[in-house]
Amino acid sequence: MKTKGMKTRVLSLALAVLFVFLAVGCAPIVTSPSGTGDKTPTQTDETKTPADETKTPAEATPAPKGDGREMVGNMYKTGLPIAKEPVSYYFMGLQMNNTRPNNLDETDMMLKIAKETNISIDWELVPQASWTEKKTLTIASGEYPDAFFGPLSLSSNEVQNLGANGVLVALDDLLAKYAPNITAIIDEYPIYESFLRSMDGNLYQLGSLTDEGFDSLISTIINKEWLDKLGLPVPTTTDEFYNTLKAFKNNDLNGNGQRDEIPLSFLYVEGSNINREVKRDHRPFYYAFGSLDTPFYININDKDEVFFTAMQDEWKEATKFLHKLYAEKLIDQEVFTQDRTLLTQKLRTQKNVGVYTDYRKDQSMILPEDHGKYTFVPPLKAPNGTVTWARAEVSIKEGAFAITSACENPEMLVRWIDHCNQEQYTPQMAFGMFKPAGYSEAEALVPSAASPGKYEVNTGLRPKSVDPTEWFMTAPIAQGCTLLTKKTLDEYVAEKASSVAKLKACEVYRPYLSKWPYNYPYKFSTEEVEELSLLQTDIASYVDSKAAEWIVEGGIDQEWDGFIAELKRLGVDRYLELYQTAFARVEGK
Ligand SMILES: [Ca+2]
Repeated sequence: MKTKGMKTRVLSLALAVLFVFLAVGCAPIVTSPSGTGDKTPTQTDETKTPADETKTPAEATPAPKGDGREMVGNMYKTGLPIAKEPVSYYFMGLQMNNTRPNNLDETDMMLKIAKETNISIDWELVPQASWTEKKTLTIASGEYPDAFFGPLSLSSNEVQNLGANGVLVALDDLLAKYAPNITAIIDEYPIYESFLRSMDGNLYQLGSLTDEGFDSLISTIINKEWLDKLGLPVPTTTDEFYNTLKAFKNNDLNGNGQRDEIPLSFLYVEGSNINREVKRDHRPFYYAFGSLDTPFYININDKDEVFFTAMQDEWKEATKFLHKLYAEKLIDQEVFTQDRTLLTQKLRTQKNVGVYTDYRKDQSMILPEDHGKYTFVPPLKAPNGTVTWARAEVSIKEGAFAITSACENPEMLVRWIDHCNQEQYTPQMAFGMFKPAGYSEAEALVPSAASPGKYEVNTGLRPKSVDPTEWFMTAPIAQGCTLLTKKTLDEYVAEKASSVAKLKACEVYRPYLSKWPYNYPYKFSTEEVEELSLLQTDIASYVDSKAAEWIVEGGIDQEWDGFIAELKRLGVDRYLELYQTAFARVEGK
């Protein structure tokens, strides 16, 4: 039965990847934008340079003086307001949270910014379900918005295509001239730039960045109460781990009179984005054999070599170990099919799980009353002596802000987005506007009683009568193009309980982290992305299902040579080469 469920998961994974490929592979039909006056369409001009793109008609003509500050057209080069005469721009983007009202222009923070800048924004935010279609039609029509706005509104590859076709405006010169706040943050986070910059050398987009100091994204969590009942310590090696699971299996540790204990549970495949976060899967048991496995089976070792995980001896040994556990029913027999809801139910209702994986222990799948009953398992020492854990990179969401050729004065929007990203504004944009103590009309940051001088999110003050989906936000929160650094966060925001819980998990693994993050921002060309998508779909699906088969039925030794041969047939050498090239490109090697 596992095979059927497994195939369904793998198929949906494959379809998700394929969908991305199709969306990306659909080349934009570029036509001259209408309604943009005498602006020269730049789409077909192959010889333009980034500098040409930033030279707008306004800059060519000396502007009239306003209040004494230097001006470019209707724009003051510094200070507030940004526009002398009020102006309005049309933004379009993916609505990040479908449950919140589409009312950014009514949030207190955006009203304040509109008043300060003399720039008002007309937002069209489109829910996830219809965003891709809306975006494709918009791009095909040539009737671009002035800017795309909101994390993941555009993929990096779309940015690359649209930038190369002249639909998006190159931002480097504009940022250097008009965005001191953003420029300073970009300088602080080199990875931000290497992730977002296009292959042609231009930066056509901004992403949102949140650095909460999380440097790993998964942890192994064990029932300490069960260990204490058995008089066992937290396991430190793979052998001890195996023996602990055996002891969990053979005792009625939840005391319900039934042998229903599940020694180890996890989610074999979680989510559809195989390139990003690992939170609740079985990877820690690969780390326990020295294999820094990933959902796309690529990682970088400490010698700076990009490698394919599922061809290593360590990977093979880990798979064998998981088979031993599965065969002895030490692993939840539903790991291939269950979702987070089912695992949460086991942890909260049946309370029959001994070990599980999650990105944090408290404020997560277990009940608050059980926080103290569980503890972390530090990285297990591998049979060969290795102790390692996969490092993770800060959260950067691409495609959060990109100005199009339809925009009359891109410098105006660059000053506007920089204003939104001044130090005191970034925590407010990300979590809610600063409000006085006791404020409970909408999501906001209120003074923290526990950390005087700092603010905390007032979610706890929401009146019981108000549904969370109807509780308005004071700021864009997840919808913004906000670059929030750890330094700013620490200065203004009292640590959220959820972040404290996450940081506790990170602390356990920090001494053992790999040199490179498993979610390294590899940079591919448009052609490479298309080739990679096809290879990745085949290769990741094949390894996912073979590994599942070996965990359940065993037989990896007998089938290993055939497996390697099939990987070669599927193009694993080329797949690896694409990642190696993309890594060398970012590292400038
Ligand atoms: Ca029991």
